[in-house]
Amino acid sequence: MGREHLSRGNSGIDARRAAFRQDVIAGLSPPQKALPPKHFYDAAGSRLFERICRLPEYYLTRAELALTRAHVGAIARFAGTGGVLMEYGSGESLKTRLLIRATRPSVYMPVDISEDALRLAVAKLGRAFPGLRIAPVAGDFSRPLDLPAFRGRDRRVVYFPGSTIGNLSPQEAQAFLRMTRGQVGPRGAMLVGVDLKKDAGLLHAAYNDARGVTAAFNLNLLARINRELGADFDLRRFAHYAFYNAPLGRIEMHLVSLVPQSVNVGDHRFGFAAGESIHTEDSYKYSVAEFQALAAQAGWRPGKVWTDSKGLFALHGLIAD
Ligand code: SAH
Ligand code: AVI
Repeated sequence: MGREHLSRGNSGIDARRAAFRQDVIAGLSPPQKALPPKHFYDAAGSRLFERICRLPEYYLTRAELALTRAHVGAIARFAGTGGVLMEYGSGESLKTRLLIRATRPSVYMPVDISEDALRLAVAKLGRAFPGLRIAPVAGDFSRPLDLPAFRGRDRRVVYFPGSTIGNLSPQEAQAFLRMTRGQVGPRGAMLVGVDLKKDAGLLHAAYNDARGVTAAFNLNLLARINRELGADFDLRRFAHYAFYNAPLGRIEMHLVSLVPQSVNVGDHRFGFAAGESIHTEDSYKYSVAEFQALAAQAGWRPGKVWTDSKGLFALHGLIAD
């Protein structure tokens, strides 16, 4: 019982730093510069994301919390009690508390790339649920992960809330869902939180908040590159830019160079024209039918769908059989 040692799912700190450097060099080299959004989440990035979740414009967290509270009994019946609960991109593990309380898992396995956020969340969770066995894994779920093996025939349920699946391309999301389908086995299930398609004005506000927290979150990626890779980005010379790309059904976030400039990342030098951007994140929005089709293509049977009273957000219950 209790908290287990945090295990590393992919690699140690040096290998992680090398992989980060490689992603940054590769991402800044092509004509459309782009960086993977998973690198937002160092300790500062995770803290900024937690502030985003509490912003009045960022409806996603509140809507998902509300729908989980409203339907927790039905969600627990769907997930079953006493099983292995795995969560990807667990962050603060906030909504998870409702699920843990209702399903009493035999073990909770949170997986997150942000080791500091994971440690903090696990410590808090351990205090809130003293009897709960927690087996945290710090690692990148977009690469092969080494997960602790659990003996026994407990049902496995994967929880992937927050619409983090929207930060993957539809092809990546499908590959991810296929991976989780393999992990849970024939009796398993999955709960996926997915942001719904909606009025572009609401979406725009959620990613362009008045306090500028989303802008700070986006710009922190450059600050992180400076801190960890010895780069010299001048954050005052880049601006946050987010818009809804309706044909592709996604919010795009970019960092736009305000002037012509060049930036050094270690031995590499990158030129920016004025107005040129680094594409830093996509956040796909799916109708219920679109997401069910994606899940079915990955080998899951769509079971239940719960939405909040305003129809902003959906929690999909998927069945492996
Ligand atoms: N589940 C929480 C947090 C969502 S934010 C919620 O619903 O509020 C996205 C989380 O996924 C962050 O904690 C981030 O560190 C983590 N994350 C993003 N990309 C990841 C990756 N490739 N591997 C593991 N964790 C990742
Ligand atoms: C974690 N993820 C689902 C967030 C989103 O809404 O795409 C990240 C985020 N980006 C800007 N604001 C929040």
